[in-house]
Amino acid sequence: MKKTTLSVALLALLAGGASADVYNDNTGNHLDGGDVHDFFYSQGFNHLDITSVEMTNDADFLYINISVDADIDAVNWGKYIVGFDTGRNAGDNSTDPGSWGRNVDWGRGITDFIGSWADDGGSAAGAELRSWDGGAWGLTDATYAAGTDIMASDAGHASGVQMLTVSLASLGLSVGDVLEFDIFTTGGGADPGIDHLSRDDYATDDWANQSVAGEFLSYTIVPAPGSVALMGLGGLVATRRRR
Ligand SMILES: [Ca+2]
Ligand SMILES: [Ca+2]
Repeated sequence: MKKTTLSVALLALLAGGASADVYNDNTGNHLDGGDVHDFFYSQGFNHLDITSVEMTNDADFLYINISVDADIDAVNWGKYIVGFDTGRNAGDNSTDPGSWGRNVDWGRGITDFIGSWADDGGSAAGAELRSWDGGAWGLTDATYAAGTDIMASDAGHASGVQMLTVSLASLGLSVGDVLEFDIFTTGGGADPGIDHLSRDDYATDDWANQSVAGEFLSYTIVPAPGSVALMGLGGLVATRRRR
């Protein structure tokens, strides 16, 4: 009886280790209660309307899947931005994190920044990872550079998913750390965030007007599924040895 209970607990650990955190976002025209202002929505910019974000991690990487309400390749000029506050320094609330120049008030300092695009070579995906060292922004890695700390995939573009992968080491994160973040969609140049994950109302009403982030979301780095399974097995072995 005891053995059966342990096996069930182990299976639960194995199953639980692989699940992603899902952050749902409001959708649609603000005139209908959605979170994209009519100025943009009426122009058919559904590829900028975030529907949800999935986040998970393994031992080495954080995986971020940003879902929007359109085929990303059909209108492929969209930019998909992630701002992190890892807490490793005070961060920076610049409208110009590493030359990206987006017109956004984060409402706080951010320590790291992913600028990603869906139009690399016409249909692929690309991204830069930048970090604040306490005094200046620097380029950590990019898909056009080493591409080992930041990766982007267009595998989900037809279903509206921009897939990003960032190494935990580059963000200075390990198991148990809490990462605070916001994600927004934008266009080129000094455009504001059209839809922020942190807000269920619209963040701006015109290309020329600065967007303002809401309260940041949080994600806790979890043990990788493999290590959880090993921990479970270790507990099982220890229990048997004590008998
Ligand atoms: Ca949205
Ligand atoms: Ca939103």
